[in-house]
Amino acid sequence: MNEKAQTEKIKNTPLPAFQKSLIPDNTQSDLPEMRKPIYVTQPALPPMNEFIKYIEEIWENKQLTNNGRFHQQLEKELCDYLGIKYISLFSNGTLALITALQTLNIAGEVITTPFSFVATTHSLWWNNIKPVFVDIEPRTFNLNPDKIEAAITPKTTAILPVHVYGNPCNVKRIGEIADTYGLKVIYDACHTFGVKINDVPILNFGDLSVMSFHATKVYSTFEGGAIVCHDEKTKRRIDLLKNFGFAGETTVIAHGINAKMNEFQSAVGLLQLKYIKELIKKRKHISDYYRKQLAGFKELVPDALPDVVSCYSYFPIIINENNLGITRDEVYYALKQFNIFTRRYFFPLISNFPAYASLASSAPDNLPEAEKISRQILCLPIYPNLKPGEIDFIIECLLKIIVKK
Ligand code: T4K
Repeated sequence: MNEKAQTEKIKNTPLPAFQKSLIPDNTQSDLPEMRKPIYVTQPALPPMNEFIKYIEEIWENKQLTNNGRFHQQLEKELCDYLGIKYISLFSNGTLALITALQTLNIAGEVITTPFSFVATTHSLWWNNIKPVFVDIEPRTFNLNPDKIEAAITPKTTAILPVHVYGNPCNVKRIGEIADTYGLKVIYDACHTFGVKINDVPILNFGDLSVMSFHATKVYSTFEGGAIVCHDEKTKRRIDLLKNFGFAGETTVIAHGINAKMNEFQSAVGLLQLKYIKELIKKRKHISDYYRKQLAGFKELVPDALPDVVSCYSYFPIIINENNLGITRDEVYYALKQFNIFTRRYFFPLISNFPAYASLASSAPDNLPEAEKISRQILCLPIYPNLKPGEIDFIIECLLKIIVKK
């Protein structure tokens, strides 16, 4: 059934009336609030009165962009917080991805995942690089290392995996493959902030990691991003590339672009950093609560990964029609009727977008796990200011939809 027909079918299916009695007592007073839309995410903004002080300073000293005071301070504070040596701030994650590929002179073919936000693959296209899609692992939703070697050709120069939902990729295996074949590794770390594996920051793996500080992310500078690297020389090259390729006032030595983070964004970032630990703690609390309440449903909530310090950026669930007797899209549309706007990150797969569907590696037969997961995945709302009553409401609605009564 196509999406339009499916929408119609669901629209015409009466939903069971929402039973007030199922809501725990302490949330009864929140009920009118619950009719307000609940989105998959909502930015957690720092107190405005604190931000005004930063704005006043910007107005006072007139340095608006181009490596200003706040920009420099934020790079330093992020390095300290994230446990990394070098970071270069960007105006957004997409330009950071494009520049990361330029930094290492990546060309030819790059192995990547179809299960991501489209910007991951677009960054290759903008560099005239051919994306080669490889299937994902069922547990982490990340590039499957077992499938990488078969996709390597003489034209392959790099691997571009994504730590999807902040789940660390199998960095050990990917690193070994890259070493064996002489490939570079650039991690799309746009869903991670402070994520660690075995106590090691995930950003320390690979040649480069790229972050996004978009409004929808755990840590946000409204729009923003960064490249993380491991030595000063590479940091200098990245800084040069994001500033038109200028080396000094009158010399351009590379084909750079304008991808700088401005002082306003940097100031938001400095302020956000003051609150980030508390914000991630609140996300953890919500994630734990969802897990507890949904524990009775087989395979609904993917297992938490061992040895990982998470940032709880998304809360994905798997709607397996064979287990639950209902499709993911039926659940998605039914929740919408309760004003709950979940997201199907990532559906369709990048390989199924018309812009990429004609590539040989986009064939669904080549990507069976990704094809399956993209039809089953649903990301529930998770953000620090999600109220307890709202979380209960989401759980109640979800259970009402998936439990045949
Ligand atoms: N790589 C990966 C793996 C990524 O996930 C992304 C971005 C990138 C690279 C590129 O990084 P950036 O260039 O974006 O820095 C959103 C974001 O726009 C996108 O940044 C993000 N990934 C992607 C996963 O999600 P949409 O189309 O779902 O966004 P939107 O506008 O529908 O927002 C979702 C919900 O968030 C809204 O329903 C309401 C809420 N929201 C959103 C915004 C923008 C707010 O409450 N306030 C806001 O300002 O793509």
